[in-house]
Amino acid sequence: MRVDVVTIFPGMVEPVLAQSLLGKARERGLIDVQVHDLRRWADPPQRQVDDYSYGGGPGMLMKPEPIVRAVEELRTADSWTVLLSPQARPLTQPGVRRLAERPHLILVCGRYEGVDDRVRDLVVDEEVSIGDYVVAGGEVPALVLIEATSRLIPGVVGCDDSVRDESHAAGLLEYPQYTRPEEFRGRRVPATLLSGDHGRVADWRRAQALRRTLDRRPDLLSERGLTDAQRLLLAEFDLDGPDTANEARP
Ligand code: JDQ
Repeated sequence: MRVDVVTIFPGMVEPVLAQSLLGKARERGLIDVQVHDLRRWADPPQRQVDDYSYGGGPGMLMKPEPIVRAVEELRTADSWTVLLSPQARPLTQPGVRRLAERPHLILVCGRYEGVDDRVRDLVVDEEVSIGDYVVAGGEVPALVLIEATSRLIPGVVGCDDSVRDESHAAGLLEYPQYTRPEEFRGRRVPATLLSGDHGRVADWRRAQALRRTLDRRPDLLSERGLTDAQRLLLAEFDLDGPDTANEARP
């Protein structure tokens, strides 16, 4: 997978890409990410990338020429150009999977109040938001997109199973997880997880995932409500009431 990032702040993006999972994936040649300073395509001597908004209003906009030139130079027949923006449907895991299938992404990061709208018509294939809130520019959203897509590429995440497991439980929140010690500040790891009974552990986890989803993200569940089997599973682990873990303790 190849990714080209176009930004006026390459220094904000580059060091993050050199760390952790992404840094290693780049070293191992699993992904090829290059960060480009948009000013390279801006007219000298000023190399201005912003300008006032026609019609008035506060703040500046990104001028169209540098961005359009950058994309036209970087793109090939198999490129997919993405504009990071708050004006799109928020990215979901299926959206991430679709983007991860592209052999070449060009990520355009705006700043100020956004980009001249002609950039969208001329060179953008898809606009992507990372959520319904506004950050100061496209750089952090681009990093989110790179991290989310690259971890789906075979070999990028150390143990491939953790990625597969997420799609298994698709549509549900994750069950609670614990590591050593067995008791911490008076709180014990749930006995089922120490039992060695793998079938029972799997049932407990499914029940916990279901309970969590009901409490925190009921919007993820079917409007038809729980199936009989799901109701039975919750009852089996005494989870057929709301989660009280975050309520004040007596
Ligand atoms: C840019 C801004 C006022 C945009 C400039 C470029 N999900 C998501 N949130 N915010 C963004 C994406 C995002 C992406 C690119 C951006 C925000 N801004 C700031 C300020 C109006 C619109």
